[in-house]
Amino acid sequence: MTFIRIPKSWSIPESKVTSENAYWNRRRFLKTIVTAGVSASILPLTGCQQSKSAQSKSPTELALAKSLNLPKIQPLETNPAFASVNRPITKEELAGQYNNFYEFGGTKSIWSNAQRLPTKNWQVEVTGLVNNPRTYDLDEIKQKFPLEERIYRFRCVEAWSMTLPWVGFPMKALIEAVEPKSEAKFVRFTSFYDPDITTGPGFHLGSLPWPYQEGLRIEEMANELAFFAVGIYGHDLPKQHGAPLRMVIPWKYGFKGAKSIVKIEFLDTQPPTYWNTIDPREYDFEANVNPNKPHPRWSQATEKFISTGPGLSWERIETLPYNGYGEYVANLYS
Ligand SMILES: Nc1nc2c(c(=O)[nH]1)N[C@H]1C(S)=C(S)[C@@H](COP(=O)(O)O)O[C@H]1N2
Ligand SMILES: [Mo]
Repeated sequence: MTFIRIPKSWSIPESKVTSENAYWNRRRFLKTIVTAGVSASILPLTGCQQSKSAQSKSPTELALAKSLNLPKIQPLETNPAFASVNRPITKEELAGQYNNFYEFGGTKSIWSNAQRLPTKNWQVEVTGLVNNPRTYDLDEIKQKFPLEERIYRFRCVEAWSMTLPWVGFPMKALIEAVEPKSEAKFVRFTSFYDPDITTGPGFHLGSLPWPYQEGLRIEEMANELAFFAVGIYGHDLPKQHGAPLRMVIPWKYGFKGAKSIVKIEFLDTQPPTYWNTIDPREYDFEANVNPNKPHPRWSQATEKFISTGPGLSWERIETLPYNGYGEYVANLYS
């Protein structure tokens, strides 16, 4: 495994706990001043703006709405086994403006930068230790694998969470299509990366281990929960969520779910992965959600649940072992 020495200021980009807290506090402060006399329901979702009528949207709000206004996926049925999680579904505008996608910047507000991601004529190469290696066009993937909706809990290692309605197909279906050989023990997933398109000083090769890559044991990938999403909220995936195809592994911390996948490789050894390469002590390969195992710098016992607003407000709730999916996955780790 390669160890890349990161300059101090970049050594903890996943966990800028201080700046994140400052951000939340600022939001709460805004809420306090705006709600004095104005209905909280028209609190601006983005930026520092004056209060205004619900009809007149700012350019920022219009741009955000445009980034989310994508073709509907139809017909679409919710898988009854994953139709609810006893938590409200996070409001789409909140999920769409609070993201981690370091290729487009080191803050949560990358949604507008991410609109630069080129998603036309997308292809996904599936290769390595399989009988049927293949490069798929995205349209082919959407036709070949029956799409369904699943409501999943989503838990970031930074201790915030959402409930998200994904659209996609179980990873198991791809495994069946490509037929891994018996030597295949691990799978590596690679995200889109182009230093001319992705952003900013400090985010280039040499300072961070691009491209973003993640990995699973093949048994984890074959678990019925492991999912490839091509959509969310009933429509195509917005760029900020990792269009046009991303991983969703709901019992693991969010960083295991690599976005904008271009390559999937079946391997006989465990591949190096992005956060684990940056700091193996803080981000282990397995990364199962576990309230009893604190991160070296903070507790994982509770999480800030972001759901309905107004604005980016949140409530503190308990974190569940395996993010509440123990009945499906605990047997993988016994
Ligand atoms: N390629 C890529 N994938 C990524 C990341 C990233 O920076 N780059 N961030 C991860 C982290 S830390 C989280 S919490 C989720 C966030 O997904 P969301 O923005 O759709 O909620 O994406 C994961 N996948
Ligand atoms: Mo995360």
